[in-house]
Amino acid sequence: MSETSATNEQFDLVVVSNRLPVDRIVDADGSAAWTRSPGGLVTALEPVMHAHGGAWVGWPGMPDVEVEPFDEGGIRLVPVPLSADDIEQYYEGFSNDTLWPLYHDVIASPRYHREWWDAYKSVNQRFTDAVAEVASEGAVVWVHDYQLQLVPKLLREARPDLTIGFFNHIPFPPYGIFSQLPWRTRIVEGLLGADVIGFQRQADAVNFQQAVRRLKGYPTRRGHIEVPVVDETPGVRVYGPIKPTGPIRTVVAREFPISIDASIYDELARRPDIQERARQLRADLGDPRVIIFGVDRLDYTKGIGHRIKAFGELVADGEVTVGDVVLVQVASPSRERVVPYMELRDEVELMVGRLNGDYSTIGHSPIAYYHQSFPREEMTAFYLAADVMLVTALRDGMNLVAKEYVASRFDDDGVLILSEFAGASDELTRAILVNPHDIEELKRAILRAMELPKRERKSRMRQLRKRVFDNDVAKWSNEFLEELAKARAAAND
Ligand code: GDG
Repeated sequence: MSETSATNEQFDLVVVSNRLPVDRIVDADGSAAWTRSPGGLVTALEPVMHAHGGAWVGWPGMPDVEVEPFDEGGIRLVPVPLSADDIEQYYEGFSNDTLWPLYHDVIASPRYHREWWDAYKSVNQRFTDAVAEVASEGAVVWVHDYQLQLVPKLLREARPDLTIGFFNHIPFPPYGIFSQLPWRTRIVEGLLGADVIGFQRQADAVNFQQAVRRLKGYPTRRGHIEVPVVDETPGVRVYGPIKPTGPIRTVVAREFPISIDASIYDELARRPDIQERARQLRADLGDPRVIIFGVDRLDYTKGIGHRIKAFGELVADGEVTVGDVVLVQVASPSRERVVPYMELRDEVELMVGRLNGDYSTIGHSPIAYYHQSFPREEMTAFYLAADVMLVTALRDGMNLVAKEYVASRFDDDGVLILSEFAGASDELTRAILVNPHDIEELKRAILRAMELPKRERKSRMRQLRKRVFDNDVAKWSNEFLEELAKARAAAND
C-alpha cells in the first residue's frame, strides 16, 4: 500500500465488485455498524484481500447512502453510492433481468430495455471513477463480474498505467445466445480493456473468444486475443478476420475455476459443538435414516423445482417413505424485487405446499423448507448431517455449495449429487453427475446415493476432498494474480 496523503490514500491492489462485502446493521439504540455479508464472491475473496492488503470498491448495499471510505477487517472499503433508480435499472434491471438470464442459457427470458442499458453505462462509469481515484500508479485492479463489464475499457482509457484483470463469476453464453443482446459489441469491447479475462470453465472462455471473432474480427489463438491498441472499428459489426495494422496488445482469456477456503469448513465441521448441532438437527427432523439437503439462493438457475419434482415423484411412487427420508431445502431470499424471482418463489412454495399437504404424516413431512438465511456454522452443521447433497443447477458458473459440502465432510462420508451444468462438475467428477432436466435420471441418482455402500462413499469423498483441498481459493487467486503479473511484465517489455 502506498500513501499520497492521509485522506487520499492509494492502493497497489484494488478489487472492484458490485457489492462491498459488508452489510450495515442498525442497533435498537439507532447506532449503525458494518458487518460481513454472505455470498459467493465474498467467501472467495476475503482471504485474498487479507493476504495482500488493499482496497475494495463497491456499492454498500443500501440506496441513496453516501458513506465515507472506511476500514473493516484490514481492508479499505470504498463505497460507490447508488440511487434507488440506479438499483432498479442498473442492478435489478440490466444486471439481473437482462444479463443474468441471458448468460444462464435464457432459462428465463431476458428483458431488453434501453433505459436499463443507459443506467448500466453510467453506473459502470462511476465505478471506474472511484477506482481511478484510489489506485496507485501502476496498480493492479481486479474487476469482478457481469455487473461491471464496461469497467475494464473505461479504466484503461482513464488510467493506461494500470494492469487490469476481469473475472466473470457466471457462465459466458454461446454466441447464438449472446448475440441476442442489442449491446453485445459494447460488452465485448468493455471486457477487452482488461489484460486478463478469467472465466469459470474452458467452455466459457471459448464462447467469449467466439464472440470476439464474430463481433470484432480479432484473431484468437489458444486463449490469446490480439487486440489493436487503437480500435479502428468501434461498435461496428465486422465480417471475417481483421488484420490489425497498428500496434497490438495481447489479452489473455482463459479459465480460472474459482474455489473456497476449504480449511474454514473443515475446521468448523471438526468443532464438537457443530457436530453436536448436526446430531440435534437430525433429532429435530425426527431422526430420519436419510437426510437429503439442498441449499441455494432462491434462483431459477438452481433447479430447485426439478429436484422437488424428482423427490416428490419418489414419495408419490412409494420409493421413499416419509419419516424415513427427508429433503431439507434452504432457499435463501434473493433479488426479491425482480419479477421472475417473485414468480419462482410462488412456484417453489406451491410445489412444497402440495407435496407436504398430500404426503405429510402427523409429525413427519417429506420436505423441510426454509426461505431463510442461516449463519455459516448452521450451514456446516447441515452439511455434516446431510447424507446426500443435491446440487441440480440448470446452469451455474461454478457452485460453491458443492465444494463447501465436500470440504465439511472430514469424516469422508456423504454423497454429492451434482449437475453437469454446474462449473464444479469439471473438477468434481467423483460426484454422482446428473442432467437435472432428466427427472428419471435424477430419481435414480437419489435412490443410488441413498444406498451407496460405505466403502464407495468413502472412496468417492476422499477423491473429492483431494480436489477441493488441492485447488482452494488461495490457489485460484494466486494463479489469477500471477497471470496479471505476467501481463504487466509483458506490457513493460
Ligand atoms: C455466483 C455464481 C459461482 C447461500 N445461502 C446461505 C449461504 N449461502 C452461500 C453459500 C455459498 C454462496 O452463498 C453461494 O454460492 P454459489 O456458488 O452456490 O452461487 P451464487 O450465489 O449464484 O454465486 C456461482 C459463485 O458466484 C462464485 O464465483 O460459483 O456459479 O452464480 O458460499 O454457502 N451462506 C450462509 N447462509 C445461507 O443461508 N451463511
